[in-house]
Amino acid sequence: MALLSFERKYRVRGGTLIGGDLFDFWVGPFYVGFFGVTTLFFSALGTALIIYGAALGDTWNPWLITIDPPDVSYGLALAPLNEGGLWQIITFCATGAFVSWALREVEICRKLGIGYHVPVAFGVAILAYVTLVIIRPVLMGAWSYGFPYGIMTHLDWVSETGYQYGNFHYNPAHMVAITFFFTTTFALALHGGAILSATNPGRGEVVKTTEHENSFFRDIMGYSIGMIGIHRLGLFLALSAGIWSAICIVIAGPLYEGSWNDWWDWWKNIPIWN
Ligand code: 07D
Ligand code: 07D
Repeated sequence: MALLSFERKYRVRGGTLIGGDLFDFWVGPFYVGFFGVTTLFFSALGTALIIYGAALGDTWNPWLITIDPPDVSYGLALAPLNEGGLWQIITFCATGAFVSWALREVEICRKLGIGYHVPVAFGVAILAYVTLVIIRPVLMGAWSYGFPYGIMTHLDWVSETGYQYGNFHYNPAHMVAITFFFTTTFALALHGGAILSATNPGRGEVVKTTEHENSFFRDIMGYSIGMIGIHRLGLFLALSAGIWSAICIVIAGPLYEGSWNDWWDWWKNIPIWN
């Protein structure tokens, strides 16, 4: 059965969050939906404003183009377009586009009768972004604390913000986030390897299944997490990485202003050492 006619069986009306059957149709392989339209609106407007901002700047080099947030003197007020106002509208459009995309995922999950795991996962990425450009700037009292929209300049921001608090490596939540990122890569390498070893054998050999993967891990370390378990673990590790990232940046400034290197002095000051 051709892919499209097979999919047609699952393309059911309904399950929308808003507007009933408004935009409840497909264009070729794409579900449209109310939130497909809002995604398109926000991303088209945001991209057009980035191009407009680039035209106001002094370079067309894609690596150097940058749309900067307003100066700290504007606080949480709206700034003129060419002094950070563009950054503010682009932030609004980006957040609108990301949230619309997540809600479009929710509608598709509802149609298919599957869980909301994918939109929840994307929601964590959105949370990290919103923490960087909305939650932390609001807690700090100025939009200037958001990161600039430029390929190289957003790296400058990470570096400057990192060294503003001593050395960011000493931020304990940054440590936890990094450990989760590393563990996620480790787990994905093991999982990708295990699946390929069983399902992609050499030419002429029989394709093996889950039982072989389970036996491999039981033989090597006495335990196999199993088919559902490995995906639960993967999702947990990856989402924890994003959540601890959001935590590590939201505490730097709003909760703790000093150097992260000095933060560890509490350890040296524990009475037991005296
Ligand atoms: C592989 C999925 C595909 C996505 C891709 C990104 C754009 C931006 C920009 C026209 C894994 C598409 C890129 C649409 C075009 C303009 C102005 C995801 C995959 C291929 N960063 N960052 C990159 C973003 C932040 C940091 C690359 C976005 C924070 C460091 C790319 C955001 C901090 C390094 C990029 C964001 C930070 C990068 C590759 C939003 C902490 C690198 C990204 C919306 C999180 C690396 C030159 C990638 C690099 C890199 C995009 C936020 C740190 C340009 C969209 C402020 C240290 N970032 N980033 O593969 O080479 O992601 O930079 O929050 O070293 Mg970044
Ligand atoms: C924010 C991206 C969201 C993306 C969205 C989707 C599109 C569409 C379209 C492709 C969060 C966008 C989609 C645009 C694309 C198409 C068609 C993801 C986001 C919504 N650090 N550090 C982190 C490490 C140092 C510093 C996080 C390592 C230094 C600061 C992670 C090292 C100093 C901040 C991390 C290291 C420093 C961070 C990033 C090593 C600099 C943050 C991951 C080995 C001198 C940031 C929430 C993340 C953060 C962050 C890792 C070093 C500073 C844990 C491994 C010592 C200021 N660092 N770091 O958050 O927590 O992803 O952000 O040295 O703000 Mg760090």
